[in-house]
Amino acid sequence: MNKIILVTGATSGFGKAIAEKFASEKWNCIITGRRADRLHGLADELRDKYDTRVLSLVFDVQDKNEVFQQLGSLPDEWKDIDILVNNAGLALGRDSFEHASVEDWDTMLDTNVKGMYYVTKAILPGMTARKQGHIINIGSTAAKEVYANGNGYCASKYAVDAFSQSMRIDLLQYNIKVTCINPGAADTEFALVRFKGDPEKAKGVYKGYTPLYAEDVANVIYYCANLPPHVCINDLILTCTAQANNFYFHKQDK
Ligand code: NDP
Ligand code: 8X3
Repeated sequence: MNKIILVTGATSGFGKAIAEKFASEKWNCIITGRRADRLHGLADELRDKYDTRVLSLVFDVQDKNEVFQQLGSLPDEWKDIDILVNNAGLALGRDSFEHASVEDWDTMLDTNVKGMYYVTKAILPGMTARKQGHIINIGSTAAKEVYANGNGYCASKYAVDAFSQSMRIDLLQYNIKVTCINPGAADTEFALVRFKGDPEKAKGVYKGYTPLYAEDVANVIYYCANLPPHVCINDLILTCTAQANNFYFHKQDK
């Protein structure tokens, strides 16, 4: 029987590329996001292209009741989730602490942290009962080094890192793998969302170097997901070759 992966935030960027990669390898995919048209469109596309099964669920990961209601009432054939990828997330703003918006901080923490643990708690009972599963959380280089004006976003990703470490310890007894993937700068809709739709500011983030692309991250996740049962990549940082860490980039005029 084909394995099942659940990917949150599959309407663009990493989530979409992860769904495409796993669907192309004949995995059955549960994909989620808030933008219904995009999500159902992707589901149709993956079914047509790869002849695999896809279930699309529209919900906001910040909405605790909705998360538990939708993931708690999966059809029987979708209940045995092999891999959960907690990917839905965002940055909002890049302002100094005294100017940063409290509402933006609330949204980042509600999405990146609470959304991650709501979804995990909703699907975990199936994994613990079967003593099998793999939880892959999308962190960031922002979880490894705090940078100026990164305040709320860095804090949210440090929390993802801490939750990942904690899950890894507590879920050992259930044979559940926990992997935290920490990408550096990647060209998705991330910067456009962070700069609230300002295309010039968003483009500026990727100027002068070749960043990661969503497919690069999806390929790394596919690798982590297909190791033998006794092998787990616990924590992984990946950046483009032109990025050493959050502070050092090799940029050229392009
Ligand atoms: P995108 O903006 O391209 O994709 C973000 C995805 O998250 C979308 O599918 C969006 O769907 C979903 N999402 C956002 N908020 C919610 C919500 N409240 N409920 C449900 N879904 C939500 O960005 P990326 O693909 O780059 O980002 C994916 C993850 O990777 C994020 O966690 C981000 O922090 C992280 N990351 C990104 C890096 C980068 O440089 N791009 C680097 C390191 C980490 P919709 O709007 O339809 O709900
Ligand atoms: C996204 C990478 O550098 O904007 O997580 O924090 S960065």
